[in-house]
Amino acid sequence: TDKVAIVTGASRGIGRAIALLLAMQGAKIVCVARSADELTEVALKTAGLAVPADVSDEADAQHVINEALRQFGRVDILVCNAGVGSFNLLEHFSAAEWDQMFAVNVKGTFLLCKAILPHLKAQHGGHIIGIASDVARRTFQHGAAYGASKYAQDAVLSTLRKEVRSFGVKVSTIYPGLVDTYFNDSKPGSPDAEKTHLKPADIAQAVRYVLEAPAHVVVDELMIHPLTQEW
Ligand code: NJP
Repeated sequence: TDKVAIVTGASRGIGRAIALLLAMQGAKIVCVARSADELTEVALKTAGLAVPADVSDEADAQHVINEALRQFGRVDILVCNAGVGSFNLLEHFSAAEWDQMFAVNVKGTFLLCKAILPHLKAQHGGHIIGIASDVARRTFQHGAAYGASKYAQDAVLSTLRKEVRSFGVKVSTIYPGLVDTYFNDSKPGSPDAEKTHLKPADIAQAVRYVLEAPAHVVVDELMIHPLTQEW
Protein backbone atom coordinates (compact mmCIF):
# COMPACT_ATOMS: atom_id res chain seq x y z
CA THR A 1 0.00 0.00 0.00
CA ASP A 2 1.16 3.54 -0.71
CA LYS A 3 -1.46 5.05 1.56
CA VAL A 4 -0.92 7.97 3.92
CA ALA A 5 -2.09 7.36 7.51
CA ILE A 6 -2.35 9.81 10.41
CA VAL A 7 -2.10 8.00 13.76
CA THR A 8 -2.84 9.97 16.94
CA GLY A 9 -1.33 8.84 20.22
CA ALA A 10 1.55 7.32 18.24
CA SER A 11 4.22 8.00 20.87
CA ARG A 12 3.55 4.79 22.83
CA GLY A 13 1.10 1.95 23.51
CA ILE A 14 -1.55 1.06 20.95
CA GLY A 15 -0.93 4.01 18.62
CA ARG A 16 2.77 3.22 18.37
CA ALA A 17 1.99 -0.41 17.46
CA ILE A 18 -0.51 0.72 14.80
CA ALA A 19 2.04 3.14 13.32
CA LEU A 20 4.72 0.45 13.18
CA LEU A 21 2.47 -2.16 11.55
CA LEU A 22 1.02 0.19 8.94
CA ALA A 23 4.54 1.40 8.11
CA MET A 24 5.69 -2.21 7.67
CA GLN A 25 2.90 -2.58 5.15
CA GLY A 26 4.21 0.37 3.19
CA ALA A 27 2.01 3.20 4.41
CA LYS A 28 3.43 6.66 4.98
CA ILE A 29 2.78 7.55 8.60
CA VAL A 30 2.06 10.91 10.24
CA CYS A 31 2.76 10.36 13.95
CA VAL A 32 0.85 12.61 16.36
CA ALA A 33 1.18 13.02 20.17
CA ARG A 34 2.45 15.64 22.60
CA SER A 35 5.77 14.00 23.60
CA ALA A 36 8.13 15.19 20.86
CA ASP A 37 11.07 12.92 21.78
CA GLU A 38 9.13 9.65 21.81
CA LEU A 39 7.31 10.75 18.68
CA THR A 40 10.56 11.42 16.84
CA GLU A 41 11.75 7.91 17.73
CA VAL A 42 8.56 6.36 16.28
CA ALA A 43 8.74 8.59 13.21
CA LEU A 44 12.31 7.39 12.61
CA LYS A 45 11.28 3.74 12.98
CA THR A 46 8.38 4.23 10.54
CA ALA A 47 10.28 6.56 8.20
CA GLY A 48 7.31 8.83 8.76
CA LEU A 49 6.60 12.37 9.83
CA ALA A 50 6.40 13.48 13.48
CA VAL A 51 3.89 16.24 14.17
CA PRO A 52 3.85 17.07 17.89
CA ALA A 53 0.34 18.22 18.74
CA ASP A 54 -2.35 18.24 21.41
CA VAL A 55 -5.41 16.69 19.77
CA SER A 56 -7.73 18.62 22.07
CA ASP A 57 -6.52 21.94 20.64
CA GLU A 58 -8.35 23.10 17.50
CA ALA A 59 -5.36 24.90 15.97
CA ASP A 60 -3.12 21.87 16.63
CA ALA A 61 -5.65 19.53 15.00
CA GLN A 62 -5.77 21.69 11.88
CA HIS A 63 -1.96 21.93 11.90
CA VAL A 64 -1.70 18.11 11.83
CA ILE A 65 -3.86 17.90 8.71
CA ASN A 66 -2.03 20.80 7.03
CA GLU A 67 1.38 19.21 7.70
CA ALA A 68 0.25 15.81 6.42
CA LEU A 69 -1.07 17.33 3.20
CA ARG A 70 2.00 19.54 2.77
CA GLN A 71 4.37 16.60 3.18
CA PHE A 72 2.50 13.83 1.35
CA GLY A 73 -0.14 15.59 -0.76
CA ARG A 74 -2.97 13.38 0.46
CA VAL A 75 -4.37 11.51 3.48
CA ASP A 76 -6.16 8.16 3.20
CA ILE A 77 -6.43 6.96 6.79
CA LEU A 78 -7.01 8.72 10.12
CA VAL A 79 -6.66 6.62 13.28
CA CYS A 80 -8.18 8.47 16.26
CA ASN A 81 -6.40 6.61 19.02
CA ALA A 82 -5.07 9.27 21.43
CA GLY A 83 -6.82 8.88 24.76
CA VAL A 84 -6.48 9.24 28.51
CA GLY A 85 -8.21 7.62 31.46
CA SER A 86 -8.20 7.76 35.24
CA PHE A 87 -10.46 5.88 37.60
CA ASN A 88 -12.11 6.76 40.86
CA LEU A 89 -15.41 6.82 42.69
CA LEU A 90 -17.58 9.51 41.15
CA GLU A 91 -17.51 11.67 44.29
CA HIS A 92 -13.69 11.75 44.23
CA PHE A 93 -13.23 12.90 40.61
CA SER A 94 -12.13 16.50 40.19
CA ALA A 95 -13.84 18.59 37.54
CA ALA A 96 -10.40 19.06 35.94
CA GLU A 97 -9.97 15.28 35.48
CA TRP A 98 -13.43 15.07 33.95
CA ASP A 99 -12.62 17.93 31.54
CA GLN A 100 -9.29 16.37 30.52
CA MET A 101 -10.87 13.02 29.60
CA PHE A 102 -13.57 14.71 27.54
CA ALA A 103 -11.04 17.07 25.95
CA VAL A 104 -8.78 14.31 24.66
CA ASN A 105 -11.16 11.38 24.10
CA VAL A 106 -14.21 13.20 22.73
CA LYS A 107 -13.14 16.64 21.52
CA GLY A 108 -9.85 15.26 20.16
CA THR A 109 -11.72 12.73 18.02
CA PHE A 110 -14.20 15.41 16.90
CA LEU A 111 -11.49 17.96 16.00
CA LEU A 112 -9.31 15.59 13.95
CA CYS A 113 -12.33 14.20 12.08
CA LYS A 114 -13.68 17.69 11.42
CA ALA A 115 -10.33 18.90 10.08
CA ILE A 116 -9.78 15.93 7.73
CA LEU A 117 -13.32 15.66 6.35
CA PRO A 118 -13.16 18.34 3.63
CA HIS A 119 -10.14 16.53 2.20
CA LEU A 120 -11.66 13.02 2.37
CA LYS A 121 -14.93 14.22 0.84
CA ALA A 122 -13.09 15.99 -1.99
CA GLN A 123 -11.10 12.87 -2.83
CA HIS A 124 -14.27 10.77 -2.44
CA GLY A 125 -12.62 8.18 -0.25
CA GLY A 126 -10.79 7.53 2.96
CA HIS A 127 -11.03 5.60 6.18
CA ILE A 128 -11.42 6.91 9.72
CA ILE A 129 -10.74 4.40 12.47
CA GLY A 130 -11.64 5.20 16.08
CA ILE A 131 -10.06 3.36 18.96
CA ALA A 132 -12.93 3.44 21.45
CA SER A 133 -13.28 0.93 24.30
CA ASP A 134 -15.55 -1.86 25.46
CA VAL A 135 -16.55 0.59 28.18
CA ALA A 136 -18.46 2.46 25.48
CA ARG A 137 -20.90 -0.44 25.96
CA ARG A 138 -20.92 -1.07 29.71
CA THR A 139 -20.54 0.74 33.02
CA PHE A 140 -18.45 -0.23 36.01
CA GLN A 141 -17.46 1.21 39.39
CA HIS A 142 -14.78 3.94 39.20
CA GLY A 143 -15.46 4.40 35.49
CA ALA A 144 -17.96 7.28 35.43
CA ALA A 145 -15.77 9.87 33.69
CA TYR A 146 -13.78 7.59 31.39
CA GLY A 147 -16.86 5.56 30.49
CA ALA A 148 -18.91 8.66 29.79
CA SER A 149 -16.15 9.99 27.53
CA LYS A 150 -15.95 6.70 25.62
CA TYR A 151 -19.74 6.51 25.19
CA ALA A 152 -19.58 10.05 23.82
CA GLN A 153 -16.64 9.31 21.52
CA ASP A 154 -18.55 6.27 20.21
CA ALA A 155 -21.56 8.48 19.49
CA VAL A 156 -19.37 10.92 17.54
CA LEU A 157 -17.96 8.10 15.42
CA SER A 158 -21.24 6.30 14.71
CA THR A 159 -22.94 9.58 13.79
CA LEU A 160 -20.08 10.41 11.46
CA ARG A 161 -20.39 6.96 9.82
CA LYS A 162 -23.91 7.89 8.74
CA GLU A 163 -22.90 11.36 7.55
CA VAL A 164 -20.00 10.34 5.29
CA ARG A 165 -20.90 6.98 3.73
CA SER A 166 -22.41 8.68 0.68
CA PHE A 167 -19.04 10.38 0.12
CA GLY A 168 -17.27 7.01 -0.06
CA VAL A 169 -15.67 7.54 3.34
CA LYS A 170 -15.60 4.62 5.79
CA VAL A 171 -15.75 4.92 9.59
CA SER A 172 -14.79 1.88 11.67
CA THR A 173 -14.79 1.71 15.46
CA ILE A 174 -12.65 -0.75 17.40
CA TYR A 175 -13.65 -1.57 20.99
CA PRO A 176 -10.73 -3.12 22.90
CA GLY A 177 -10.83 -4.72 26.31
CA LEU A 178 -7.70 -4.61 28.49
CA VAL A 179 -4.50 -3.82 26.58
CA ASP A 180 -1.00 -3.84 28.10
CA THR A 181 0.13 -0.21 27.63
CA TYR A 182 1.09 2.87 29.65
CA PHE A 183 -2.63 3.71 30.00
CA ASN A 184 -3.61 5.22 33.38
CA ASP A 185 0.07 5.26 34.45
CA SER A 186 0.47 1.49 34.00
CA LYS A 187 3.81 -0.14 33.28
CA PRO A 188 3.47 -2.63 30.43
CA GLY A 189 5.42 -5.89 30.19
CA SER A 190 4.64 -7.64 33.50
CA PRO A 191 4.53 -11.48 33.26
CA ASP A 192 0.86 -11.55 34.35
CA ALA A 193 -0.18 -9.29 31.52
CA GLU A 194 0.57 -12.08 29.02
CA LYS A 195 -2.68 -13.75 30.14
CA THR A 196 -4.80 -10.88 31.32
CA HIS A 197 -4.21 -8.28 28.60
CA LEU A 198 -4.08 -7.94 24.85
CA LYS A 199 -0.85 -6.63 23.37
CA PRO A 200 -0.81 -3.34 21.45
CA ALA A 201 0.12 -5.41 18.38
CA ASP A 202 -3.20 -7.29 18.70
CA ILE A 203 -5.06 -4.02 18.21
CA ALA A 204 -2.76 -3.12 15.33
CA GLN A 205 -3.76 -6.42 13.66
CA ALA A 206 -7.42 -5.51 14.17
CA VAL A 207 -6.78 -2.17 12.45
CA ARG A 208 -5.09 -3.99 9.60
CA TYR A 209 -8.08 -6.33 9.24
CA VAL A 210 -10.48 -3.41 9.12
CA LEU A 211 -8.36 -1.63 6.52
CA GLU A 212 -8.09 -4.71 4.32
CA ALA A 213 -11.85 -4.97 3.74
CA PRO A 214 -12.67 -4.76 0.03
CA ALA A 215 -13.76 -1.37 -1.32
CA HIS A 216 -17.47 -2.23 -1.09
CA VAL A 217 -17.24 -3.47 2.53
CA VAL A 218 -17.05 -1.46 5.76
CA VAL A 219 -16.40 -3.08 9.15
CA ASP A 220 -18.57 -0.78 11.28
CA GLU A 221 -17.60 -2.16 14.67
CA LEU A 222 -15.05 -4.61 16.00
CA MET A 223 -15.00 -5.75 19.64
CA ILE A 224 -11.82 -7.46 20.83
CA HIS A 225 -10.91 -8.92 24.25
CA PRO A 226 -8.32 -11.11 25.96
CA LEU A 227 -9.82 -14.58 26.30
CA THR A 228 -9.55 -14.32 30.10
CA GLN A 229 -11.47 -11.05 30.42
CA GLU A 230 -15.07 -11.25 31.50
CA TRP A 231 -16.97 -8.16 30.62
O1 NJP B 1 -2.51 4.32 26.30
P1 NJP B 1 -1.07 4.98 26.41
P2 NJP B 1 -3.13 3.30 25.19
N1 NJP B 1 -2.88 14.95 22.39
O2 NJP B 1 -1.14 5.82 27.64
C1 NJP B 1 -1.48 10.13 23.53
C2 NJP B 1 -7.89 3.19 24.42
N2 NJP B 1 -8.06 2.00 25.25
O3 NJP B 1 -2.22 3.05 24.10
O4 NJP B 1 0.61 13.07 24.15
C3 NJP B 1 -2.22 14.04 21.66
O5 NJP B 1 0.00 3.93 26.34
C4 NJP B 1 -0.22 9.82 24.32
O6 NJP B 1 0.87 10.61 23.88
P3 NJP B 1 1.41 11.94 24.67
C5 NJP B 1 -7.61 4.46 25.18
O7 NJP B 1 -8.79 5.04 25.69
C6 NJP B 1 -7.04 1.50 25.97
O8 NJP B 1 -3.70 2.17 25.94
O9 NJP B 1 2.83 11.99 24.23
N3 NJP B 1 -1.94 12.79 22.08
C7 NJP B 1 0.03 8.38 23.94
O10 NJP B 1 0.69 8.28 22.71
C8 NJP B 1 -7.01 5.32 24.08
O11 NJP B 1 -8.00 5.96 23.33
C9 NJP B 1 -7.24 0.36 26.76
O12 NJP B 1 1.23 11.69 26.14
C10 NJP B 1 -2.32 12.46 23.33
C11 NJP B 1 -1.39 7.83 23.78
O13 NJP B 1 -2.28 8.95 23.64
C12 NJP B 1 -6.28 4.31 23.21
O14 NJP B 1 -6.77 3.02 23.59
C13 NJP B 1 -8.49 -0.23 26.80
C14 NJP B 1 -2.99 13.37 24.17
C15 NJP B 1 -1.82 7.02 24.98
O15 NJP B 1 -0.97 5.91 25.12
C16 NJP B 1 -4.78 4.31 23.34
O16 NJP B 1 -4.38 4.18 24.71
C17 NJP B 1 -9.50 0.30 26.07
C18 NJP B 1 -3.28 14.65 23.65
N4 NJP B 1 -3.92 15.58 24.39
C19 NJP B 1 -9.29 1.42 25.28
N5 NJP B 1 -3.23 12.75 25.36
C20 NJP B 1 -6.16 -0.25 27.60
N6 NJP B 1 -4.91 0.17 27.47
O17 NJP B 1 -6.46 -1.17 28.40
C21 NJP B 1 -2.72 11.52 25.26
O18 NJP B 1 -10.70 -0.29 26.14
N7 NJP B 1 -2.17 11.32 24.04
